This record gives sequence, structure tokens and C-alpha cells, in this order.
Amino acid sequence: MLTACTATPVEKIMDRLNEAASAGVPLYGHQDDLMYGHSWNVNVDGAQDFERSDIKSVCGQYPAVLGLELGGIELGDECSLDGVNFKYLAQAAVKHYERGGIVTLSWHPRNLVTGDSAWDVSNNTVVRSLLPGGENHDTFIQWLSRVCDEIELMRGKDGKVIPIIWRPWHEHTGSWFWWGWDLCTAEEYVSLWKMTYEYMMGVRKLDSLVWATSPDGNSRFDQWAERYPGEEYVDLLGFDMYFFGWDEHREAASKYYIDHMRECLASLSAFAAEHGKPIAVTETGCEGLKADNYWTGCLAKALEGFPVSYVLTWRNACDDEKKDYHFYGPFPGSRNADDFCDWVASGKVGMMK
Ligand code: BMA
Repeated sequence: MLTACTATPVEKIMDRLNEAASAGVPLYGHQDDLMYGHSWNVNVDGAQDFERSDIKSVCGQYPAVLGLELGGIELGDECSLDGVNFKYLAQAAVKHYERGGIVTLSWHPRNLVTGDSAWDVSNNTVVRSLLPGGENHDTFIQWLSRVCDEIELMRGKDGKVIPIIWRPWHEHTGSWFWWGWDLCTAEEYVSLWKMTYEYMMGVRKLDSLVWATSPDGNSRFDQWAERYPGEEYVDLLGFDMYFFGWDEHREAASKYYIDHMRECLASLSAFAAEHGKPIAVTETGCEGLKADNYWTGCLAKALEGFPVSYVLTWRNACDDEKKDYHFYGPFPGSRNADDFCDWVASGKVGMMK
């Protein structure tokens, strides 16, 4: 461990993640936690110092990790694809860091060829087209520069950009994003990652980024190493894996989620230990928190005994269309809110200190 006075902010974050992992007490994270919740939204209600959080309303503590999403920044949009104002987003990131938390960023950029969403997989030349020499390379660099501009707004009291777990090109073992498995070759994927790294770290000097991979646990996870960007381009190894099938299969669905997550964790932790990098469950959750005792009965059991640094559940949508089914964290009165408090009280998960 590094001593507090000589460690850089990034080293301190890495220390914190490694400590949580060795203690077997992963930090809890929630996507968009300070931006909106089941029945509120800073865009409408005002930022109010980013005090609101569905998680805090339920258990009295903020999540230790705040996930934020940059989709939409590439075209200079005012708000993200999930309706978050980018000005608020940068402020919330800084606030969370100053409270003692860790920030992680994801990005679902539009399809550069068709102009449609990240989920548009109608064309398998998108990655090739944005690599050096490709017809969309210059546009892509402009898109990436807008990501960097947003990150550069996230400055702490010392004037420096805060440490951020940056998680680009995620779920690439699946084929639902234009950078997914069937949409590019392994070589193209790795070139995309390296080009992103070299621009952000080399050209823009954003050296407070912690680079995290996140293949999808439910799709070709056993092949994730084929598209591993390389030792020097990765700081943290994660994966995304959701709980599916509660309505149809109940016990079998819970068992699959637990057993399969444990298989993924076993594979990742063996590799990560050899390479001296922390591991994390970078996205998970059960939509609508339907599974009985999801927190203590499923997630805690899946994680038990593995050196996991953090586990992040996805967002609590607040728009009328989605709010009653698209949520992954508890809110007052939701299913599994008490079970979440039991999990926190058990000491098996870390919240904001
Ligand atoms: C998905 C859903 C979408 C959202 C996207 C990016 O899993 O939550 O509604 O737009 O993530 O945050």
C-alpha cells in the first residue's frame, strides 16, 4: 500500500479498490444515482447540491461508486441519451468525489455510419471506418475530443481532473453494440481500444483515468481474453452480467445467476491476480428487483469469497414510461428495499465512508 502523503489521487483510488477486494467487501455502485431516481430528477427539481439519492433514501448512505453515462456528448448534445444534463453530470462527479466516492464513466456513442444509436448493428464496418485511414477517423477523433472536454470539467479543489474509472467499448463479447463481437474483428477491436487510449492519455494527457474492461458475462465470456487490449492498456478487469428469467424460471434463474457469476469471477480473478489488477462487477442487476431477496439471496451469494473491488447496479429510470419496471437499485417502497438494508447491515458491502 502507498502512503497517503505520496500517493497520487489515482493511486489512492486503486488502493481503495484493492483494499475492498482483499477484505472481501466490494464497494457498492449505482448508475446515475445523483442525477435522478424513481420519482425525482435534478433536471426538473434542480441540483440542490446533489443530495438526493434513491439509495441514501433507503439505507441512509450514498453508494461508494457513482456510474455516469456520456452517450450524446459526442454530438455536443445538452443532455445524455438518458436525459442527464451534461453540465450537472460533471458537477455531480466532482461532488461525489469530494464526498469520498469513486466515479466511473460509460459511453454509448451513436453509430458513426448510420447516425443511429449505439445499438444499431446494421453495419459491420463502423469500427474499421473510424480507425486511422478510415473515412470516419477524423469525425471519431472529434467525438472523442468532446468526451475529453467533458471529463476535463471534472476538476477537484486542487484544480486537477478527478480520478475516474473509464469503461469504454463495453459488453463487446456480445453483438448488440456496433463495436460488438460480430461487428468487428479482434484486431479491429483492440486497435479501437488502443487508439482511444493513446488519444486520451497521450494527446489529451488525461492521466487520471483508470482503464476498465467489461466483457459481457452472459455472452462468450470464456473468450474474453481474445479481445483483451493488452497489459499496459488496462488497469481493472470487470464484466457486466444481468439477472434474467425470474418470471419464467424463478429458482433456476437465481441459481444460474449465482453459479454463472461465480464462474466468471473465478476466471477473472485468477487472471487478474497473476497480472496484479483488481476485478469488479462493472454492471449487474435484476430489472425491477423482481427476484426474491435479490441482494442477500442472489448477489451477495454470487460475490462471496471473491476479491471483488466494486459491484455496480444499473439505473433507476424516472421517466413515466420506464420508471415502474426499469430500476435496479432500491427506492423507498420498492421491492427488496429491506433486503438491501439487510445486505448493507451485514457488512458484506461497502458504502460511502
Ligand atoms: C440501458 C438502458 C437504457 C439506457 C442505456 C444507457 O441498459 O438503461 O435505457 O439508455 O442503458 O445508459
